[in-house]
Parts: sequence; C-alpha cells; structure tokens
Amino acid sequence: MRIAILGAMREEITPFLKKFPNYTQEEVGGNTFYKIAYREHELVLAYSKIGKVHSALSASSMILKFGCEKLIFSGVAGGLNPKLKVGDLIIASKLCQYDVDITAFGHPLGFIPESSVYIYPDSQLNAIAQEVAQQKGIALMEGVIASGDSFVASSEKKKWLIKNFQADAVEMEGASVANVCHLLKVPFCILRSISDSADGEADVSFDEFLEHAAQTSADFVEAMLEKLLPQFT
Ligand code: 4EH
Repeated sequence: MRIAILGAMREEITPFLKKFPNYTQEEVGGNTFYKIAYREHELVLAYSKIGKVHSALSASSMILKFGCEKLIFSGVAGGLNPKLKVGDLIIASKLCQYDVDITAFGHPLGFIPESSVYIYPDSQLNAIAQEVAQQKGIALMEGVIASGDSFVASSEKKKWLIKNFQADAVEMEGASVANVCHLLKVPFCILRSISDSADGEADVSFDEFLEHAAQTSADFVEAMLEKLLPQFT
C-alpha cells in the first residue's frame, strides 16, 4: 500500500522526516516528494506550501503521479470551538471552503454547482484515528474544518465561520485536499493539532506553538500508520 502524508508548511512535515530519515526525493510541480520504505509499504511525504491551490496540486501529484492509494493530511489549525485548546487534536468530520461565495446567483455560501458545500473524509480512516485516540487516552474531536485562503486572526471572523458553517477549526488547505481526494476516489482524512484560537492573539500563539502542534499531529499519524498498515499485509 502506498500512503500519502501531506502537510502545508515545512514545519508540518519535518517531524516525519526525523522519524523516517531514509528517504529518496523527487521534485514535481515545485514540491519535493520524499519516498520512504515503511515495512512492506511506501510512504510519500510532502509539504505543499500554504493555501488551497498549492495543496490541491500536491494532493493531485501524490495520487496521479506517485500512485498513492490513501492520503493523510497532518498539520496545525486555528481553533474555533471553545473546547479546543492549543495542542488538542481535531479530525475533520467534513470540510468546506468558506471563501467560496456565489450567493449572488442564489446558491448557499460555500456551494459550487456539481459539487457540494461539505466534503466527507473516509469513515475507516476516521475510525482508526478514534481507536488511536482511545489507545493513547486522549480526546479526539471529530468536527467541521473550514478552509480558506486567509490566516484568521479576529473574533468577528471566528463568529462568522461558526455561524455560517458550524466550523470547529479553521485552516487553509484541508477542503482543497478533500476535494481532490473525493474526485479522484482516494480515501483520506484531515488531522490537525491546534496552534492558536484564530483570534486577535493568533499570530503570536501560532509562532509559539507551531512546532509543538505539528509534532503532536505527526506522532498521532505515526500511531495511525501502525494500526492501518497491518490490515494491508
Ligand atoms: O498553512 C497555513 C498556515 C498559516 S499562514 C494554514 N495553517 C498554518 C493552519 C492554521 C491556520 N489557518 C488559518 C493555523 N492557524 C490558522 C488560522 N487561520 N488562525 C502562515 C504564513 N506564514 C507564516 C505562518 N503562517
């Protein structure tokens, strides 16, 4: 089985490269893809660069060029749900692009014709994540992740995201990756650890907790691989 592990920022992928230092690398479309032999399987790692366009390209490359059969996104997010504190984990129950707006034509916010407001991850991958959480004795929220091409750093924008999309966390890549995987029929999940609360202090919190939160997410994904891959040997 060939599994894609995707992040957006270099800091989100560095923890994996430290865990698996024996890789070969290949450049496609401005990204470096790191190929790792993992037991009888193969991992393909990359960070896309920030935003929905970059992450859509990287996910597409991983699937169409590298033949990845499942995709796990690992990274950090801004917390919207007050239950989410810095370092906590969330796995997407569904994802939306909050910055899509063709409401002028009577469509709901976030809706694109022939698509849908929300895209749903693979239930098997999400179930494995919940098993890992139970085993580690940690709480894993399953909630709505809203993606858009902005770093959210205000309580007004937070309120808007909660009101319009019932969002629990915000980031800049999950929904685009979800769209690509959905359309190409590749099972995926989007896991994020909270780096900030997307409020007026988000920038300071982000700088302080990026590394820690990225590590938390990567450690969790590693445990997921251990549960997932024996099923495919
Ligand atoms: O990849 C982008 C990074 C922020 S932009 C989305 N990532 C981090 C998740 C995230 C996020 N997204 C939107 C964490 N907190 C978020 C928030 N709003 N509040 C960036 C650019 N340069 C340096 C650092 N970050």
